[in-house]
Amino acid sequence: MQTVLVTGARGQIGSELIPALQERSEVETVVATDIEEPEAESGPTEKIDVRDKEAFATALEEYDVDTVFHLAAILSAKGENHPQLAFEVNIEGFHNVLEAGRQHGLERLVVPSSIAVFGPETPTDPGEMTTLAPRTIYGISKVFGEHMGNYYNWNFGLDVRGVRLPGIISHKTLPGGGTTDYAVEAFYDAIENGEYDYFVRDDTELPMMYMADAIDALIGIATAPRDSLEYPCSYNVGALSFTPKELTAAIQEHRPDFEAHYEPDERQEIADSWPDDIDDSAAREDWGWEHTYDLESMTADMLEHLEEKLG
Ligand code: VAH
Repeated sequence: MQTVLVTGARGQIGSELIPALQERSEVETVVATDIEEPEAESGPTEKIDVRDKEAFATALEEYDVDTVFHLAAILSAKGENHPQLAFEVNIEGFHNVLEAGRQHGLERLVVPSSIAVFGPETPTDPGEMTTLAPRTIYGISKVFGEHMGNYYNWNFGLDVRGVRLPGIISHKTLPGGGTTDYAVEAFYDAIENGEYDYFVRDDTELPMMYMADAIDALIGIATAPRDSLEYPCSYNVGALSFTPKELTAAIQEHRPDFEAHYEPDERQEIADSWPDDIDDSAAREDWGWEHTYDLESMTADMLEHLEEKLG
């Protein structure tokens, strides 16, 4: 990884992946791209819409990119309100990235998948090879991404890799349009309002992960020896699973007056289609995945940073 291009640079993951990549000794340049021009933070920036294949291909050539982290996507909840947009960005956009990467001779393409690939028929505590019948266009696009990543590797030798990320929690950049956004919004509202209205039931358990661990997972899969990877595009990576009730209790350990209310909306159906927990033993065995943060340490770190950020 010498010259890296990141799509979705302004997003929840991109805004923290880029500085993590820039800290790595082997990385010389990180080109930050997004549909709106990213803030110039010690590296080149480009305004690129992944639906524009030519613009993306031109950036690969102009910067002689060897590695792409493709993060640009419409998330689950927003995708259900704008399915055509999600199809264009997540499916056609990813195909553009694959084709441009193939033609450019990209060394490595890292694209996160998601637990959204699972559906109601997926057995509990699923591994990598299981029933994938997602009920969202976002989940369908991630199944497409996993299979197309494998296809481009088998047929064109393009080294595509990915991990199925759970809901990601962070304090730097708000997520947008995700079903798991409640797990971030609750922290902001606990500080700013002292209360939060969750949009899912209090017993809705979902796999989650703190951003620092998600960054480790993405860089871990990106740098793992290829021949150690049995599921290069589809590894489950887990950290913790919790319900809104458990999150509320963890926040109340620090803010006893925090009040939670539960008013499920249409996102409850999406959350109910995903598993409570996942089996990530393959990632831990094949390439040494391990997480650091649990609910208590994540909650303490989130509140500490947000109290500083929100003043
Ligand atoms: C979403 N945060 O809610 C994303 C993620 C597993 C959930 O893919 O759509």
